[in-house]
Amino acid sequence: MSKDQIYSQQDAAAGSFEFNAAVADVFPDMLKRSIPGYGATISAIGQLAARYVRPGTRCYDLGCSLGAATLAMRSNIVAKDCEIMAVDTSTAMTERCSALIDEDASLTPCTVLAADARHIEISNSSMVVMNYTLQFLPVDERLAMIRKIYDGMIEGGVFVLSEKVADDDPAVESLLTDLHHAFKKANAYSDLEISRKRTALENVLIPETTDCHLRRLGDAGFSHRSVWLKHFNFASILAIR
Ligand code: GEK
Repeated sequence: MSKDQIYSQQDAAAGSFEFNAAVADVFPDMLKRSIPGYGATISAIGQLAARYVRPGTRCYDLGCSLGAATLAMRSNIVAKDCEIMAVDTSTAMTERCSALIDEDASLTPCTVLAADARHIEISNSSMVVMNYTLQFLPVDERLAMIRKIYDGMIEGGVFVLSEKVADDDPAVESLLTDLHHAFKKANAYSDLEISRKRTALENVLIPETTDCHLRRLGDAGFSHRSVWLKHFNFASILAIR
């Protein structure tokens, strides 16, 4: 796994972060060292796939990057005649994702699409995953995205939404941000790398509170929704149609 040294070598302009080839090449290392709870979300996605994916339905991984959640679903689905759609806007990601899926021996057919999750068709789905991806959509387009997911799901289907989150309480927000930075330092990112990455993500990654996400899921129609994982300012929510 190549080490993420992107911001040790280059300065960052505000809002300049992109999912390009340089990011795709170091991506597994970047996520492991940057997102507390990332590994736990991937294994829970596998467990949920075993329980919730129904025969003859589709699973969607929206913002699949290199396909970690796709591969977790694929190796755990027990239902027959299913199909996985792995979707990402970044061709640097989808090219590498396709190669990794070709190397994977699991049998469920999988299509990797270079497309915007907002514009694809979602239908007949028993499981949808947005693992740290909704945060990159403009805030005013998030309800339409969640409604589209809800409309494309069958009754009893599961939706996993993981996000970087903000806290309403400024003191707690500041503490959780500090703890996250300490997590990154413990994972061998320097203060300079942490601060450059933060600048690069300004207005690119826009966190909202967990309450805001839960309310939106309810507004879209999901009858059951709850935070199942929270580690500092990162949360994973599951919702059931
Ligand atoms: C994982 N889920 O390893 N449509 C599709 N993809 C998008 C869109 C969009 N509108 N906007 C951004 N992306 C993965 C990790 S990373 C999270 C997801 C992170 C894609 C973007 O190109 C990138 O690959 C991914 O969403 C977000 O479980 O880097 O913090």
